[in-house]
Amino acid sequence: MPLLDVCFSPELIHLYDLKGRIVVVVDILRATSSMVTGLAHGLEKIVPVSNLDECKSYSQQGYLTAAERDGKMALDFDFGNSPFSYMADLVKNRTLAMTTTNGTRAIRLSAEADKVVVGAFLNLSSVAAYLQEQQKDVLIVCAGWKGKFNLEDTLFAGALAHKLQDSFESENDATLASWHLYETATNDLAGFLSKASHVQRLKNLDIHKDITFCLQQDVYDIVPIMEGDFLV
Ligand code: 3SL
Repeated sequence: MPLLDVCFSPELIHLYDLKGRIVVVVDILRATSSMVTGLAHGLEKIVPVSNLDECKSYSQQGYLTAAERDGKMALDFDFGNSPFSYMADLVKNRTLAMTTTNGTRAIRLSAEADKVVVGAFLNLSSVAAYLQEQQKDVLIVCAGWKGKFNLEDTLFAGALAHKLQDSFESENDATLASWHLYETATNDLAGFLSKASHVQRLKNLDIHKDITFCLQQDVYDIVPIMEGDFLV
């Protein structure tokens, strides 16, 4: 059976051999939820980049640009990081360059994997079905917050471990911890996360509806995959 493991922070990624594995990057609040939403609403592709200047430079090629730092939209970009921005007709058939505090960095750091896919609660079952088809070792990389552990990405890891329980070997401490956390939280994810640090941070910025949206399961049936520099 293939193995399932969880990396709780991009700062720990050097401890894992990514070659031969599929990495699922998750940043529930909100980068990977926004990416899934944008691609499901007609964005053609996304180039995840690490810094603001590089992201801005893509506007010269006619790309849309999105930038978030510390939960806020950075100045002089087309979008911040709300999934609702990507439901507009404006995004259809366009390419987006995107940089966020943690999510795009986690994607970049995963580049050595055989494949990098993007997961969120919004496409949970589709990601699980894709991984079941592939039958390769999987590492879930939680974007966390500035190198630290977070609850919401770990809950996603636990939810995915539940979906894959019959087809993946998952007896490692990180996956077991994620699994048990998800079991505790599953009946009321929003309530469980109410004291989570990033939920508090977003609430202080008056971003409530994004949190509710990002915690919904299986709204979309796409599985974004990195092809070269692009998420498609
Ligand atoms: O850190 C990130 O990548 C973002 O998702 C954070 S935020 O939800 O946009 O604040």
